[in-house]
Amino acid sequence: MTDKLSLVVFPFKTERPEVVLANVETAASHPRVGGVLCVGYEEEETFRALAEARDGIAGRTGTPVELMLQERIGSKRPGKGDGMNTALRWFLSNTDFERIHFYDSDITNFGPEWITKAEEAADFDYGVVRHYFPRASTDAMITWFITRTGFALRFPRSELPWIEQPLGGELLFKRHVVERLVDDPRVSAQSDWGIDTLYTFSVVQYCEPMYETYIPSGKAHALYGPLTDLRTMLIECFSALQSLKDEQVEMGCVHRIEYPDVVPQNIAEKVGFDFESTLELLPELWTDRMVELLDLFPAPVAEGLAANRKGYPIFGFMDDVEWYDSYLVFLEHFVEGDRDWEHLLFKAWLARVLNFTTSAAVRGYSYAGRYLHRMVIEYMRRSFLGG
Ligand code: GDX
Ligand code: MN
Repeated sequence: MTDKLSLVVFPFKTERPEVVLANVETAASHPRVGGVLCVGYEEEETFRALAEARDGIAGRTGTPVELMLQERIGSKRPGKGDGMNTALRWFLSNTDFERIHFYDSDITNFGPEWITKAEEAADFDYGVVRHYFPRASTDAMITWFITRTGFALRFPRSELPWIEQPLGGELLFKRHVVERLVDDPRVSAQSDWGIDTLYTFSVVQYCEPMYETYIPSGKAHALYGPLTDLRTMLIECFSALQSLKDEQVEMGCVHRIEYPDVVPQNIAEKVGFDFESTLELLPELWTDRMVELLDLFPAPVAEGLAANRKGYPIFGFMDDVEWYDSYLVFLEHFVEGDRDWEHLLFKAWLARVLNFTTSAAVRGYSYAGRYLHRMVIEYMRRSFLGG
């Protein structure tokens, strides 16, 4: 294999500049990397820090470091999707590299092995390499209850529900895959947090051979407080999935998953979100129309959610079975941009997360992991058998 095959991209919004600069330097120092591209949302502090530091990094490493603002490409909220799609286009028009890597810019434990592992997998015939990580049992709540659930319900015969971290922002595409993504109008439109869902879905639908590489140290990055921080992401990730619900995906494309390692103690013991401030979100902000919309849901869900209006949080009803039924109602009826629907989706998901946390996550890290994997398989079975 020749060296200098790859471009590494960091999409960024506002992050700690020293973290981003260190990551850029790590990537630029890697022997396989021939260029680094940073795509910013706007000209703010992080952008200015990069503008100042990039020549120094390029001088020390011998690798060009490009910096640009994202273009307006899609039709959803201008967000990370525009940033990543801007990078795909730049890669095709301005480089001859065979491979493009993406990494979140806020990772605090990024190292050269992240690039090496993806490169080594790509040296085989995989067109797509995705990184996956050990995660705290109450982390990844959008991944499990929105994305993996939705993939299991809609595409039970495909590889989609088997992908460990379908929303991960760390991945590698070969050039022919980028060409297809850039030509795919569904992908170009997805300018918001839904981009990860669209990339994951599309490459599986194209039947590109895919490898998931394991990073044993986990991904340390900027943290959330209460789950409100995730509200926009939740809505956009669900809407992206909903937009795909009538697509078809075949069975039987190549998909390999590297065997995981022992989970580091700091991850196994980590609490994923602030429990108390999250509890407060269930009783607040109920409108009469939200209660009317509950008529579409099965009785235990409608009654359980509505009981939150009494002023204290109720979530014991939202087990895996009720969530399956609720999810189907949301897939059918949810309207993005409709505030009542968005509040209702957020509350139903909160109830599911709190139910899981207090019934499964409390039993320990390994129990929680087994529970979630089993849940997805049960969903696939039920959906496949027509339940
Ligand atoms: N250019 C650009 N434009 N970059 C952005 C934007 C944007 O509008 N919004 C966020 N970013 C950058 C951000 O600076 C970071 O480097 C990366 O994108 C991920 O954002 P972060 O806020 O750290 O996301 P978080 O909460 O860690 O999200 C994870 O899940 C997302 C998802 O579930 O959709 C992470 O794995 C993301 O890659 C993934 O998109
Ligand atoms: Mn992050």
